[in-house]
Amino acid sequence: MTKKLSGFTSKLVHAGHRHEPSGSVVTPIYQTSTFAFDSTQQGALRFAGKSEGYIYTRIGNPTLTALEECVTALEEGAGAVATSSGMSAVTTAYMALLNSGDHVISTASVYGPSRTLMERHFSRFGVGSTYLDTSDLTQVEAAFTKATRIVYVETPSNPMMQVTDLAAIAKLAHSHGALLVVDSTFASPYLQRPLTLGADVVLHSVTKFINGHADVVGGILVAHDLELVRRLRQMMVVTGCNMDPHQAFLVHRGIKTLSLRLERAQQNATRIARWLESRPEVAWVRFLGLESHPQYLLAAKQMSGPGAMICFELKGGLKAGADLMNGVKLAALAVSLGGVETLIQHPASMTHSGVPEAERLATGITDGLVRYSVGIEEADDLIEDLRQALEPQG
Ligand code: LCS
Repeated sequence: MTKKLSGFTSKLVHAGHRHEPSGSVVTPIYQTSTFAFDSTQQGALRFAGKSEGYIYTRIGNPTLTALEECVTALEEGAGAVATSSGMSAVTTAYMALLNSGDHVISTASVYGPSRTLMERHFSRFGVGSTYLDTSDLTQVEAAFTKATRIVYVETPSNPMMQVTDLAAIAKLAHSHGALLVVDSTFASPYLQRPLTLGADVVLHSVTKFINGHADVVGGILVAHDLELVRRLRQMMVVTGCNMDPHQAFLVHRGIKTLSLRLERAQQNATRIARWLESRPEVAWVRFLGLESHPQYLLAAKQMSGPGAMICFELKGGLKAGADLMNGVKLAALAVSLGGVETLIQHPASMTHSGVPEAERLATGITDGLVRYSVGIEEADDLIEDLRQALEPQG
């Protein structure tokens, strides 16, 4: 029985689950490395791609298929490939879509390792790259070379919440014969669906909002046509960066509440961002729901909500930021984001420490920058936690 699913939250709860002979309402964990064939003939047909069915868990597994079908439905794509981590999704995209001699244009303020992987490692295999402000289409237009094969955009970007106009950059990339790949981790499919705006591939670190419970590391890629899905899957299979069935089960469980979690977290974030903006200790706040964000209008057009990530800097710079991070008691001092629990971290010495200082400062990641991932706790408790850390004597 195929369920008719039009609403996003109905898809979250039901998409991907197939009828199980036992009546199980969730897809079980198929904890197996391999699948027996009825005959040599059947095995040969499966290997030749001429018959449906599973072969080996690195290639595919029903628990993974359920999650992949769910995220395909959410992103409105042709198919998805789950991977062992967000970084393996990034690696799979680069490996599947680039050859030696090709060139990439990418958002300067991407998640640090996505840039390090390209500039330090893909460069060893002859891939060139230009990192720039992808929200400035004039800069993007000027950076195309005959060799440009992909435009790789992270929007909103980590941690500066810089927004790139996806519909416009998709047109630009296609007019130069390049594909648009979007890391949409900070938005999740609840707030933004890049494939519907013209992107060719969207990827996520499912470690973040999609799983949402800080208990799994994983990634996923979704493509807008079947040929791209096939290329991505082939690369995932030969590089062996498959997701494990137990990981997939947990992510498929976590995703069911994505819209509920994010609604609550972004309500909290909106209150907290406004409160931070009103504090005398705070130099500036970056949050997509504040009119002071330079791309407030673009975010409102392209996304259905501001998300739950806040960046800010205290007037006291690095020392004041460190005191705050050491002083909070409810928020955990930890990297990662997008979970039900609130996390605080210091990008310059943590997530973006691998990016050379000059590049880091050029993208706005100053030494005093604090990143705050808002969870689903009571907003009053989170505000009180920040207040007591800002006013240690108070
Ligand atoms: N893309 C983005 C936008 C990310 O924020 C991360 C991880 C990744 C890709 C990689 O995903 P992973 O392999 O960790 O699943 N971001 C992290 C962060 O900001 N703090 O810790 C990890």
